[in-house]
Amino acid sequence: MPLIMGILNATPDSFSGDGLFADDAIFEGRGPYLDGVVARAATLVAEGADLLDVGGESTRPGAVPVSDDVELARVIPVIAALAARFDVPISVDTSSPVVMREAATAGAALINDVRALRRPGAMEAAAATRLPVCLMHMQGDPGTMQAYPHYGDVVAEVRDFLAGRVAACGAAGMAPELLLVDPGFGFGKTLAHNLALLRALSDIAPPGVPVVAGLSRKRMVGEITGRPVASRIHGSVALALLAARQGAAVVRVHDVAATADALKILAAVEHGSIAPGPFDESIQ
Ligand code: 8Y7
Repeated sequence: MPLIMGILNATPDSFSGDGLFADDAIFEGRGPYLDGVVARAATLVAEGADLLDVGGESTRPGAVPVSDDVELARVIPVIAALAARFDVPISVDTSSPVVMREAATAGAALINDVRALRRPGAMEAAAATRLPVCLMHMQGDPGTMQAYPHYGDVVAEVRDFLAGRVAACGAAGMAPELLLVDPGFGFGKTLAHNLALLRALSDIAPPGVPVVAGLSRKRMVGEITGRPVASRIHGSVALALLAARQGAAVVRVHDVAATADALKILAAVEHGSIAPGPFDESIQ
């Protein structure tokens, strides 16, 4: 079964509605702010998160990039606090070389870059940390990516892009076993593109490279179910299960408890494995 990456947004404008803070003035890495993040992280870990992904730059459609200083102020205190308190690896969702280096020093265990190390200096910075890196496909940039997503053959193009980034990382001296790839659901893709990529997920990565899938609460769930962000949990869990069936190594989700239950069901059906846990005999 895939590992569950729980999403911990440290952005005021996160699209999925769980951005923990309304105002950058309180992003000072102390007091109630940090207590709130730690409490949310503790919940995600208790619910079954195997990793926590901390991001300080919203990449939702139309989002504007933030400065390194803002991103650092948002994520570094959070990463330091979480790395000190929890056993699960902390992932930093960033494209910034400065943030990569500082996050590694603060205790991050994984770099999750939606731009696949294409920012100037990002490849060198990531290589210097010696941390694992998730390389994600995106067409365009968050500001404009949903304006006109276009592909000849979306599966072939995403596959070629990911193979190219894996090769570029190898050429930069990064160990192949440190790399993961992600087709980037919703990042410059229509519903039809997303569905084609999900159907092809088991064949999207270079041989042996693990796949990360982020489908949670995304627009495609809304397009299929007709539901707003706050009501996309069921559709999101269904997509996480389908990604698991296609061999995803990591699913990136907001709703950890629900996803964990669904994956336990899938594991029991597929492998007969039943995780020991409390069972209430009164439950029929
Ligand atoms: C993804 C992601 C986002 C994803 C990976 C959202 C940071 C938008 N989506 N990282 N990040 N994969 N690896 O819906 O699909 O959470 S942000």
